[in-house]
Amino acid sequence: MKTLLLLSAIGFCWAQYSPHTEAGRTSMVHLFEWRWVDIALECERYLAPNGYGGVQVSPPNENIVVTSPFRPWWERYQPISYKLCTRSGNEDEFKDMVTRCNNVGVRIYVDAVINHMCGSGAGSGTSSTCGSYFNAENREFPEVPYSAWDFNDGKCKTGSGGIESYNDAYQVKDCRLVSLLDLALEKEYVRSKIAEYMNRLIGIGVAGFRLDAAKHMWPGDIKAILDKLNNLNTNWFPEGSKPFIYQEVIDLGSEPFKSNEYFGNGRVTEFKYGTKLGTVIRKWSGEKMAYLKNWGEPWSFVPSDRALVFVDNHDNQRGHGAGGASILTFWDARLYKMAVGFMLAHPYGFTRVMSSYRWPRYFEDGSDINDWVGPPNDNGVIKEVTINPDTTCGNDWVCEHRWRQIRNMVIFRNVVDGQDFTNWWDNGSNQVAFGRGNRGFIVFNNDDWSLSSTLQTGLPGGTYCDVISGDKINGSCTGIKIYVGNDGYAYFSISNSAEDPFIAIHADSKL
Ligand code: AAO
Repeated sequence: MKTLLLLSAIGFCWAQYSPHTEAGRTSMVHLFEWRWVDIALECERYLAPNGYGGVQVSPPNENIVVTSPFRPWWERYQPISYKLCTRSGNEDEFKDMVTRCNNVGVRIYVDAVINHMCGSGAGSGTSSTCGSYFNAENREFPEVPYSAWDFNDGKCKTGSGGIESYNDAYQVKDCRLVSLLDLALEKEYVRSKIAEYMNRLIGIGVAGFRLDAAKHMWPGDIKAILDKLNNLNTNWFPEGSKPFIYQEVIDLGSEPFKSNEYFGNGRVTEFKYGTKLGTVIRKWSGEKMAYLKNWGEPWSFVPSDRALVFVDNHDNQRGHGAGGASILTFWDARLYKMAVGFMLAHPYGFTRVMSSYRWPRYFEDGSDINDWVGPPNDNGVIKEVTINPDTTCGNDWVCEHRWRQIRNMVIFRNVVDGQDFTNWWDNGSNQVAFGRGNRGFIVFNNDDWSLSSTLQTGLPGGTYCDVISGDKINGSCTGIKIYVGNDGYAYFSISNSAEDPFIAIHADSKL
């Protein structure tokens, strides 16, 4: 019995479902399109001190250079080779980043684009981030090398060679996603080239992978690749640790295949999470926060220990991918902070915080025609992430992860780690509150009238700093103070016109 327990504990800690974050660090941040040099600095100067567990980085492998439109962000989802050479930096810079981040206990997760190479109409030449030659028409990628028989052109049965219907699993997996040349992952050779790439990254010290377009790969093909992967680098991880795997499977319920087909490989992205949370916080479709009482699996989400969750991602914050108009982003900052706050306070799933850049949004027919615009740049060269005196970012980097409300909720999640979901309260409308054992408590007012209630917090008596309106600094609160009585009750008052209509207190914000 003892050995069984021990084995299952090891299984949990070391397996592909674990993000391998340091103890007490419970979230990752996606530093979308950041340069490796900036990420290394950010790990040291901000992420480690504030309890972030890891970073999802943009694809590090060589991609096509698109000039029309000029250097869109999405060019990085069109691989040309597996050389570590992109606008974010070269191989040395990548290695330096992984080492420095690991050394301060912040993990690096790589966005692995392994389903396909560049678009079929990309022509030929050396317009790639490292200058490697390719010929899309002949399916030649000599730097890998891949050639015509390494692609699914023969296997796909649609007239166009592309996915024409998402209701047919064969098309979704064997045909081209938006014309991207679809790799033949059933081939041993292709599997081994991909595994070689991923093993190189593991050797450098990355802790895991987001598998891009996982829904477009057969679960068995993914498994065959994962079976070839090495264990994590023992400079930083216990012997026998398997890379963390989270698969981009968009399953909003309407298609004939399910994300549970991928559980054997690792976690999956739960896209229903942000779609539903956005709908609730926007109060669309008759939704209200009171309904969040049973948030999680009862909302037809995947099991918590199989879920990677987020309010928005790099696709759906600009109308790509899935989720639609309900998705909340930094553009709707007030509602967004509440949504991210709710996500980080709630025990469901492993949480990913989005960190974006601003782009010149311009709407026609309801859609953003500038959805392609790449990161802040000078003539295509990505701009440095500068830091303002008030700790926000410059050069049009949004740095949501540095917003006080979001950063403090990442810390809240760490402080309440492992505690039960407790002391739920709601007013039947959009005023809700809940606790996490005796370690933390959060109250939201998303109604159009004030909240004024005395609630059971579950916390020991004392004076607590609200970490949304301010911080606890040198033994005093820069924001609102909450007095918890010895019976655990506290009085909360939140105006519906408050800058941030929610309050959060936790064990470490106690005076
Ligand atoms: C670019 C150009 C293309 C060009 C191509 C090749 O935009 O016009 O053909 O180059 O030259 C990114 C960009 C693409 C870009 C691509 C390559 O988003 O615009 O193409 O790089 O540069 C699907 C996939 C999902 C994918 C998502 C964007 O399933 O895997 O589309 N996400 C990842 C990355 C993403 C990247 C790629 C994959 C490719 O995160 O950044 O693309 O590496 C349905 C399906 C979803 C499907 C969506 C969108 O969703 O279920 O699986 O996502 O459609 O096609 C309701 C439904 C919901 C439905 C949704 C939208 O909500 O409930 O199921 O409507 O219809």
